[in-house]
Amino acid sequence: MELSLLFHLFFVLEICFLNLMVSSNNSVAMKERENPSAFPRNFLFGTASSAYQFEGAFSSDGKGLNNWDVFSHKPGNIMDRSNGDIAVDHYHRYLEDSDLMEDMGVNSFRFSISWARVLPRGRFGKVNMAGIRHYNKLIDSLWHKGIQPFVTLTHYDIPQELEDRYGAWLSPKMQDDFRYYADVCFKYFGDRVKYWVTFNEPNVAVIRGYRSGIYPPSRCSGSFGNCSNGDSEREPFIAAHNIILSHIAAFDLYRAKYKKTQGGSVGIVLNAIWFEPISSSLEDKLAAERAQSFYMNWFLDPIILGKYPEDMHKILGYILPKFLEKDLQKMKRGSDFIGINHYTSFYIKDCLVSVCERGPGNSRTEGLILRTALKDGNFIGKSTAVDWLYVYPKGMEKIVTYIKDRYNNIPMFITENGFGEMNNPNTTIEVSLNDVKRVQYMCSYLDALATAIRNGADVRGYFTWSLLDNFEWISGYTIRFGLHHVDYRTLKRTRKLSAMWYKQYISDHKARSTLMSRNTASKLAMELQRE
Ligand code: GBH
Repeated sequence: MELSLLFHLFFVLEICFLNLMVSSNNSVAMKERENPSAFPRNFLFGTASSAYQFEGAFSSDGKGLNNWDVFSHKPGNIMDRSNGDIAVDHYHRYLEDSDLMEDMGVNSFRFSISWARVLPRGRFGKVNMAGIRHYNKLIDSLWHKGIQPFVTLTHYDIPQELEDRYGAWLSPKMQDDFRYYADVCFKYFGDRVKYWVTFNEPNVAVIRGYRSGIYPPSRCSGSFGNCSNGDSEREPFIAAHNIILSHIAAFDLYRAKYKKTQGGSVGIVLNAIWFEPISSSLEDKLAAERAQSFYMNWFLDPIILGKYPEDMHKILGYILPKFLEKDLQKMKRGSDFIGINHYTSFYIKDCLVSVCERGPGNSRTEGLILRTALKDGNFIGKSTAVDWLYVYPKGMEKIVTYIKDRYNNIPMFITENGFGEMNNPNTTIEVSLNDVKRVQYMCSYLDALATAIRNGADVRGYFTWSLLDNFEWISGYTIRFGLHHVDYRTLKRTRKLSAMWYKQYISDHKARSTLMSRNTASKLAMELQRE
């Protein structure tokens, strides 16, 4: 089996590396003194994961229940009736998993801490020392292998206690809970963790939790979804507001109490879709901008620029919560870096001036736009087994450049990028392992990222989603995103072609970086001699 994979590796290396050479070597002579790898020398190349999707051990060693434990156990919420009780048992197999990473040659691992494992009852109970010990062991095992931990505090999961007490993010009290939790993590792990992410994709958590209601706490109203409670037109903005303030609270705490001694940085991760105007009309261009405002800038503008986007103000009016003077003081540049989870792109059509059919985005509180993958009968990029994922590599270059321009070239990390395939019961493991499409996806997206970096974007790392196949939220185990295949009966991990390819890609980058330093050094020596 491995042999045939090797053969395929040969084949894909040809497509991908040729690609890389053509784009970076257009004028070989001029570029000789530049870094032959587009990525900076200390660039982080990693894989990503999250606690609920990976760990399992949902009630082991004193862990409290969280919102996803409760949600996934309610019939009808998860497509294949599964849950994360065992997931891929990363809680017990973290050593084996760090071996897989070491073998790939990655220098960083993005994972999240389970809030309810560390604080089973939030700030209303004790710190669970068994949970602390677990993450200490994980962090140490990574460092032993030269792998830098890149740690998210909240990847959708929060202690159920906080949900029950005050409806989670609808309450401003969550700011105190989050600050308390962040403090515990900084204190116990901050000597060895230098990259902190407060929230993973709060835009998705809020949209799906409080507008369409398909994620916990399952709140929505009217035509937005099918829920017993909620207000799709207001609650997303309240929840978002409290999350933004919670991020600021943790960022400020780190700055005041830990930054000096620990020297790390704190950022936030947003899901970032590239929105391409469907036509060159001014209305559609403005609509694409509005789509960003209502999806990503909604969070990033307040945190980095100190205010909500102008077009949100205009359209939402009093619905948009206001920041207090004391908050505003902490708000400009309230993040050391931005994490970008980028997978896909969509076309955007204006529905403010023009008349639209009903569809995604076309309501006042979504910004009056229409989001579609189709233009004149053609998809924006190749469609995939995942309904929201279209392959449009150019979108990577565009979104990174957009963020660079809007936020004054703040340091960025691509915290997720990846390709999902259907876990069809008839697919043999051989077919899963030979994931040529994933390789092509990664290769083309990395190439587009390299172009953005060459044009000046300050991108410092790339994490592929994901190290292993895992629990894909409401899709359960029906979709595989891993660079390693997981047999869900035995939990055996097997590397796919993409893992072998990524290993090659990283080692090639390393070789080019050292080649660069040697070349430049000898060139310099020659020039000096001539003078
Ligand atoms: C990421 O989510 C997650 O961080 C990760 O846990 C997950 O496993 C991975 O990607 C793969 O799915 O309905 O308006 O929010 C990103 C997944 C991207 C799904 C955007 C929903 C549609 C827009 N999401 N998407 S919206």
